[in-house]
Amino acid sequence: MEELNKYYIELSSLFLRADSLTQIIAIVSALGLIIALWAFVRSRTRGTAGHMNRVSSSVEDLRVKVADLASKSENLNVDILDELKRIDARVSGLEQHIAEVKELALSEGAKKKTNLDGKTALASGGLASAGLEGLLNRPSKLEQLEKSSQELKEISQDIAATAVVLPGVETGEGLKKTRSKLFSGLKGLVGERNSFSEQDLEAVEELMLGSDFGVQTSARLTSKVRDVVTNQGSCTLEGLKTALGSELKTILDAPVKGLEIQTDKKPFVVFVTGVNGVGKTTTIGKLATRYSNQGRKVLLAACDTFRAAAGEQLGVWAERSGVEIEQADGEEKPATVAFRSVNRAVNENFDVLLVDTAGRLHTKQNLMRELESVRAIISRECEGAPHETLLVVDGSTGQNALQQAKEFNSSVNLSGVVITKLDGTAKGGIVVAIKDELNVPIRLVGFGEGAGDLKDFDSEDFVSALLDDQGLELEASATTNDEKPSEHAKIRRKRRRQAL
Ligand SMILES: Nc1nc2c(ncn2[C@@H]2O[C@H](COP(=O)(O)OP(=O)(O)OP(=O)(O)O)[C@@H](O)[C@H]2O)c(=O)[nH]1
Ligand SMILES: [Mg+2]
Repeated sequence: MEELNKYYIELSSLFLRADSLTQIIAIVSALGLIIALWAFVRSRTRGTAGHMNRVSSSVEDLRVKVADLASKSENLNVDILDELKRIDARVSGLEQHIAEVKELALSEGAKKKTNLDGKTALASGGLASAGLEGLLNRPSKLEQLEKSSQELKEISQDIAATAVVLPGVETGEGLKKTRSKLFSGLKGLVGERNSFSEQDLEAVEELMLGSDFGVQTSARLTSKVRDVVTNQGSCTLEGLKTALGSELKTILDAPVKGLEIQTDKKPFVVFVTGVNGVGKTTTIGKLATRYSNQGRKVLLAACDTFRAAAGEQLGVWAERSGVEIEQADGEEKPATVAFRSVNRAVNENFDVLLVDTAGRLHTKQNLMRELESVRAIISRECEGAPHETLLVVDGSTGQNALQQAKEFNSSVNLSGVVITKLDGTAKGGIVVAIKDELNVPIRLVGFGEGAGDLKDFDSEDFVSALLDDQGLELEASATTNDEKPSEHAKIRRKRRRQAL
């Protein structure tokens, strides 16, 4: 700031001395250049602070994950325990490194403190923005920060790979957050009375919306409860569960349960699509482990050639699950990898070919065309393939997942949907909304990062787990029986109904 003031004073005096238009133009340009430079330095500083905080909180996440794995590892073999210890040591090293960088940032900040005005001296939360400015002059420390990020990614992958061998969670456990939220609301609403009346139904619908059942499905489910209330005058919590349960089963029912490999189709080809980061590669890794454990001959096609790390990530899963993989050679395109993979799967008698693709938005027409061309090559080289075209969506994104499913379904001929990350969210109702609105079967659901955390979707199991209110830690509910819906909420609901 001081330097800026100095420049400003110098420029002002120049202005006073300027006696021609050219001089004024030159001075204005110089002023513009200085402001642009200053803005650049500020933005870098802020970016670095954000980056550092992100790295730091990711390390905390890793600590939790490692502790979680360790707690599950009582009956695991020595190799895995060793692997866990190794990861644990790397996380500790990373923590220490980040603490050192933070300390340095703070001491740099302290040194500069006296020269800066109060606001910029120390950023809130103890991370010194002034110190980070100091760090900008020490490129080696910034490089180390970048390395820490890289290390963080590697450790995450190692953890995911170690989790391959851990037993998976039960559906009820995976849906715990959704169940807790839903039943906290329902029990808060019904209170001591243990019965729902006509007046409660709007709030019931709101609770369904809050668990991401979506507008259409929430209305459909609530209308079933309304039928019971109309017939009987009121409805107990058990009665509500029965009404919801039968309607949920009707919505979710599908002729095929889960992902069925048809042995008469060899290789059975599964083509996996979806937007970035939803869990495509992890799902393929989990399937590879499952089929390999069943004694099937599995080939993975690494058709995500967009990022080098994508092939490596799939490679880790291939190695851990003991299956074969076809990777891009140099700059090869996805279609070339697909061509080679299908032919190898046919010629070498593989049972299953799992095709990974790069994440893409359905709006990117060139990327959608690329996806279509990869699929066309698979069909050309192996009649009837792909036998399954799956869309993977991240369940924790709720209504966005529904939107993605709608959009992909209109441009790619999907045979099923995979919904991942249901373990970390209270938005599990999205599973029902996707099936209800698209009528595309849900094939698989993901409840975690381990191989056992991918389950074949079974509507009976899902519905009974979802409606099980035993052993839940209920939250203090915001909705009570005394609370009437706000005028605004009423208008929103009316609009929603009109939209149906
Ligand atoms: N908690 C949880 N995490 C999951 C689940 N499935 C995947 N993940 C995590 O989600 C992150 C992204 O998964 P990826 O498999 O790399 O996603 P992707 O769709 O292949 O991503 P791109 O290739 O970048 O498009 C990883 O950290 C996974 O471990 C799940 O069911 N539960
Ligand atoms: Mg991927």
